[in-house]
Amino acid sequence: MVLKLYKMDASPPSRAVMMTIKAANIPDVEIIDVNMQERDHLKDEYVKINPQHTVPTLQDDEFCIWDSHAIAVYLLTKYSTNTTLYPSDPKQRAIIDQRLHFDSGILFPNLRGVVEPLVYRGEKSIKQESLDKIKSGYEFTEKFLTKRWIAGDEFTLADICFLASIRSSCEIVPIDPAVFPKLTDWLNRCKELDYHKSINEPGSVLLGNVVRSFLG
Ligand SMILES: N[C@@H](CCC(=O)N[C@@H](CS)C(=O)NCC(=O)O)C(=O)O
Repeated sequence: MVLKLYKMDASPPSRAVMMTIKAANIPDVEIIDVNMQERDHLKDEYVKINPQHTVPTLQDDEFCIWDSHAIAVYLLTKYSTNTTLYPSDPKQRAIIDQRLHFDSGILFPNLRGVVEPLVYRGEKSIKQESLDKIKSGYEFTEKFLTKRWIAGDEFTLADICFLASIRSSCEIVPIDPAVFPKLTDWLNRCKELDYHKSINEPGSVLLGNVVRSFLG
């Protein structure tokens, strides 16, 4: 087996997959940086493996898959013996899947909605509406946190994906502990993780710096 992960450090979904690889102890993944400033993701050889030209993308010999959530589930079900990150119980799995779709459909697009107008469309400020959407993602997450972790009593893949999106969003909309006490506690617990410290924290700061460099 030859596993190759195409990623970019500033990209929250890329970091979610990199953290999954660490959390699940998946060995021997060749990591390849995609330089979007150099438009690597639009080059023929990349579009051939991922016509949607997003990062991350995983290549497993001839098989290619993209979208961080699909990649993480594939890696966990095919290569990991750690069953707590994505358990097989249908109800537990359904809750995790709901959270993953929430990340895919709400948390990450809200963040992308701030970054894209600045980086790709020359805007110099962030619209209030975009900031409000990020805050609304925090409000829902605060409600999801009825237990210790995002999908219940156990730390799962849902925590990893939310961690990548929410820590990155904090660079733009900081979390007020008085308004979001459960979210604050959850984030502080996650900040203790080694792979958060080595992968997610620096990548989030990098993304924040990119955003700030485009503000007028
Ligand atoms: N839902 C996707 C989102 C991936 C995504 O939009 N990645 C951004 C970088 S953070 C990207 O590749 N943008 C370049 C493009 O869409 O051409 C995932 O979870 O992987």
